[in-house]
Amino acid sequence: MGESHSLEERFQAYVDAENKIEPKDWMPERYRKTLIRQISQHAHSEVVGMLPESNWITRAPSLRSKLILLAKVQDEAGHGLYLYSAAETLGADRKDMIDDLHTGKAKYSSIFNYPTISWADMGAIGWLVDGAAIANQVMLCRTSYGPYSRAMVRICKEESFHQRQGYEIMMRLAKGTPEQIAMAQDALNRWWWPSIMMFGPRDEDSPNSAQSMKWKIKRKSNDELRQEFIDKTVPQAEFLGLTIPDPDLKWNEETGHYDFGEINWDEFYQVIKGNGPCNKQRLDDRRNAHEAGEWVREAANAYAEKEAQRRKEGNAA
Ligand code: FAQ
Repeated sequence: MGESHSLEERFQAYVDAENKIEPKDWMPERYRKTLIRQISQHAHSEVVGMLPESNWITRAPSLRSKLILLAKVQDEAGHGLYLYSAAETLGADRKDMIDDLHTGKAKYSSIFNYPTISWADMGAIGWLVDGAAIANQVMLCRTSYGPYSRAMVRICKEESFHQRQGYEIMMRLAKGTPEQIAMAQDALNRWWWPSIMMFGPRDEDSPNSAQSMKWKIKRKSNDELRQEFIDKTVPQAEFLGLTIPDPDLKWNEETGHYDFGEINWDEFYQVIKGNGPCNKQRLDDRRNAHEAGEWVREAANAYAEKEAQRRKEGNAA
C-alpha cells in the first residue's frame, strides 16, 4: 500500500515535470482506465462520425466536392484506426471496444446523432464540428500519454483541412442565391447548439475533468474550450453574413469574451443516453457495416495465419 502510494507520487511528479508516459511505464490503474475510456470513445466518435457525412458522398454537387468529401470521410476512418491502436497500447482489446460500441455500452460524441438533411450540413459539419474537434484536440497534442499525443498531432493537421473545406462550402452558399443563403443559415441554426454541447458538461458537472487535468490528460476544461471555440467562431459567422441562433450572444467588454445563452442540457443528456434523433440509425448502420465486413476480416486473418505458419516453417528450416 505504502509502496503504491509512493509510486503514485512519483508518477504525479513525473507528469508535473511535463514528461510523457509511455506504454511500458508504471501508471496508476485509474490513469490507464481513464485513458482507455477517453481514447476508445474518441475512436468510436471518429468511426460513427463517418456516417452523417457519407450520407452525402453520392449526392455531392460536383466531382471536386465529391472527391474532397470522400477524402475527408476516409481521414476519419484513419483517425479511428490510430486511436484504437493507441488504446491497445494500454492493454485494451480492439474486439471488446468495438463490441461495446455495437451493443450501445460505449459512448461516442453526441454530435453524430443529428441528421444531415442538406448539402449545407457538410459545410456546417466541417466548419463547426471539425472546428470544435480541433479546439479540443490541439490541447490533446500535449496530453501526458505519449501514443495518444503523437496520434493527435497528425489528426489535428487533417482536421484543419476538414475545417477549411467546411468553411469553403459555407462561404460559397452564403455568397450564393437567396435559396443557398437560406440553406446555409438553416444548417447553422441546426448545428450550432449541438456543436457547443460537444465540449461536454459544464465544469461543475463534469465528473472526470479534475482528475484528468491533474494527470494532464486534459489541459483545458470543457468550459474553457467551449468559450475559446465560441470566441473564435462568432467572427467567422459574421464574415459569412450568417446569424448564430442565440439571442443572448453578446460581446462582453469586461471579460473579453462572448456571453452566450443557456445550453439545453436535458437534450445533451438525452442524446448521450441513446435517445437522440439518430442514435438508433447510427448504431444499426455500424452493426450492419461490421457484419458486411466479416468476410474481409476472415480473409485478412487467414492470410495472417498463413504468413505466420510460413515464417515458422522458414525458421525451422
Ligand atoms: N458526447 O466528465 P466529462 C470528431 C461524456 S471527434 C458524448 O466531462 P471527459 C472528429 C463523457 O464521456 C469528437 N458523451 O468527461 C470528427 C463522460 O462519460 P463517462 C470526439 C460525452 O472525458 C469530426 C461524461 O459525459 N472528440 O469530432 C460528451 O473528461 C467530424 C461526463 O463528461 C473526442 O472524443 C459528448 N459530447 O470529457 C469526426 C475528444 N461529452 O465515460 C467526423 C477526446 C462528455 O464518464 C466528422 N475526448 N461526454 O460515462 C475528450 O476530450 C473528452 O472525453 C471530452 C469529455 C471533452 C469529450
